[in-house]
Amino acid sequence: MSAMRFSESVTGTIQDGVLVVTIDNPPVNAISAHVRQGLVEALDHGALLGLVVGMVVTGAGRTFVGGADIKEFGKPPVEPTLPEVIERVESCDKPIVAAVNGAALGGGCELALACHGRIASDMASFGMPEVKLGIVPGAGGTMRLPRLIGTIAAIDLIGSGRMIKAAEALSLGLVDGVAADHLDAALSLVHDLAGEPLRRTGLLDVPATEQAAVEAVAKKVLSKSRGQTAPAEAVRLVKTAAQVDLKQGLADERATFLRLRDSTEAAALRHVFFAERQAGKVDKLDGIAARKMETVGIVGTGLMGAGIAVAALTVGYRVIGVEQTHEAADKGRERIAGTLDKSVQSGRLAAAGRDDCLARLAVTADAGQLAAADLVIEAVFDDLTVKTELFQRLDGIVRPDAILATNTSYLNPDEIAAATAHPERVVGLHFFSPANIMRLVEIVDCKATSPDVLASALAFAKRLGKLPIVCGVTEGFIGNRIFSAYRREAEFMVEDGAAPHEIDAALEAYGFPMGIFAVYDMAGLEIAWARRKRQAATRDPKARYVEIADKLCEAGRFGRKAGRGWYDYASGERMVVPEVTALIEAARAAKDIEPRHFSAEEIFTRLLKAMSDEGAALLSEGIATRSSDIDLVMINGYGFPAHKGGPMFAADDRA
Ligand code: T1G
Repeated sequence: MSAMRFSESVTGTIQDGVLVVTIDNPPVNAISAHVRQGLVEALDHGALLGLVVGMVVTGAGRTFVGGADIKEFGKPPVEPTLPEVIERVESCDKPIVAAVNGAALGGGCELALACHGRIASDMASFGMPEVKLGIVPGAGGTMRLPRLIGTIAAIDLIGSGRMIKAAEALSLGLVDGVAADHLDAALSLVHDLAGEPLRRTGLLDVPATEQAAVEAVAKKVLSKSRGQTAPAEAVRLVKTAAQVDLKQGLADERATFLRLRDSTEAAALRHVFFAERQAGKVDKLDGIAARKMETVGIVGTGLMGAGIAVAALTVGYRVIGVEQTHEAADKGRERIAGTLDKSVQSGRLAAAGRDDCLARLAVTADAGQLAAADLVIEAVFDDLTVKTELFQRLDGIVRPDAILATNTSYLNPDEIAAATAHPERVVGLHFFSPANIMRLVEIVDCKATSPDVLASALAFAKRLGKLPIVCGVTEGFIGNRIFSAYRREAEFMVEDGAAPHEIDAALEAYGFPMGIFAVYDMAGLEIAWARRKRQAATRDPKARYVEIADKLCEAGRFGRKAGRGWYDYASGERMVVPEVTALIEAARAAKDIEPRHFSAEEIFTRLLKAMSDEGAALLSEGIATRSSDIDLVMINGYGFPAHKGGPMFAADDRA
């Protein structure tokens, strides 16, 4: 029988006496209004339902349903709402089975929950990621999921927003089966259910659970949700599922969802969601193909080089690590193997994958082996002479079509590129340590970088699973330049009367995992000190300069590793100590500064302004393409809380 069309994105065919309804709303089968209307149309075809034993709902392509249509949020609701559709599915008098062909997320998972049975393909995944958007499930997820898999598992999934694969879904009881041919299995399940009393998820009782175990999983899940509202609300709702009747629970959930959907936290997280999907798009690269790359050379296998090597090995590249001596090469290989072991221990890499990675790794003192590399990344000491001499050597080793990438944090990649015979093949790849874990990579589009080299660098970063942000050449690129700006502002305030721990407290109250002075101590003060000494001769004598950090270094206070910096760390915890307070007071006195009090509000307002002003300068100079890129850099590289949207979003929101 030819396909029936219920709406622009929902079609049906009758197979083996079952009405198979397919949702086809690219790119992720989001439940837009026309999807909801099509599903109700399919259910309304009573005649058809009279002709068939039941229904199967499935998705076209590789996603089952990627959730409600986030792009519809904030627009006037269009009937039927998703809860109305869910209610129609669950109360249908014929069996409806979900054939979950791919990701069933948010509303997609809720749609599957409302069905009377669920069959997953091997490629299926499930998740309730609403809290990652600053909201809670809004179509029955908090009430139905605990009825199916129990309160503890439901708190874990809904409170964390994590995704699970088909096998875990089966073990939890979220699906009735996993089948390579999930559609056939779903058709069979419809026939098995036909004529039997239907298991309506919403009418099941929530399995009894030990309160202590519930509180333990709630505590664990919420420990990771610093300062956010949605996770706590989601956990509260799941807990109440066992205490209230379905109607009451659904009403509470819907009211909570609508309230949170209009919150600043939700707007910020939606901003981040769409920003991440814009990040890797560069207009000038439309139609430019990336080069095929399978072998990556990495010069320098210290902490950064080893991290980059593991990131590349994990996704299938061959890696050639190069060191200056055989001994250093052996140490580099050990470091990479050790990092791979940690990836296995943390579950980021399957045990079998470790040996496969090592089989694709060579670490050598023979730089000539880089002749086989498609891309060579330098991760050597951040010194201009060292890097330019290395690139000149590489010119005579690598193939003419090989790409050279510098991982420099502060040097000018244009100067490094100018040292080579082919500057057009040089690009910046600024990884953040540890490079195998941190998602952020700043891709520096140098003056001479050719478009296909830039496109290849972007493709490489995406294959590594990184969040690539393209930027122009400026000292510190996007992240470090903004970090320097708000570090300066923080030091101005210390010189004017604020204590470092007051500034750190203001940042941590806003949602940063660690205040700037604690971060400073963690990173170590000596590198910045060395850079300031190099720049002393060219510093603008009229510009305000705070000497406190220099005085700390002169006193041997180099940070956490030295046991003391802005704070003391003798007990392991950071301690405010009189020696630093006295040093700060002396610096103020030397400039006849009468210290004054700063409120937490004033502190954060000034720091946010310093970040957003520098961001605005980066945009006006053309270094950053879009303000949302700046937000992503500060969120993913410098601890800016995602649920505040980033400095540009937050500054707009306060304006
Ligand atoms: N709504 C609208 N657009 C979406 C979307 C969604 N739910 N999900 C993705 N897109 C767009 C995305 O912006 C991009 O657009 C394109 O699809 C490809 O996305 C009632 C209220 C499904 C795992 O949070 O996790 O349901 O850039 O690059 O890598 O309780 O998309 O091409 O223009 O990410 O293959 C809950 C969000 C919603 C899932 C696919 N659902 N999406 O990953 O593609 S709230 C989510 C994802 C909800 C209910 C509540 C991923 C994916 P463009 P992509 P991908």
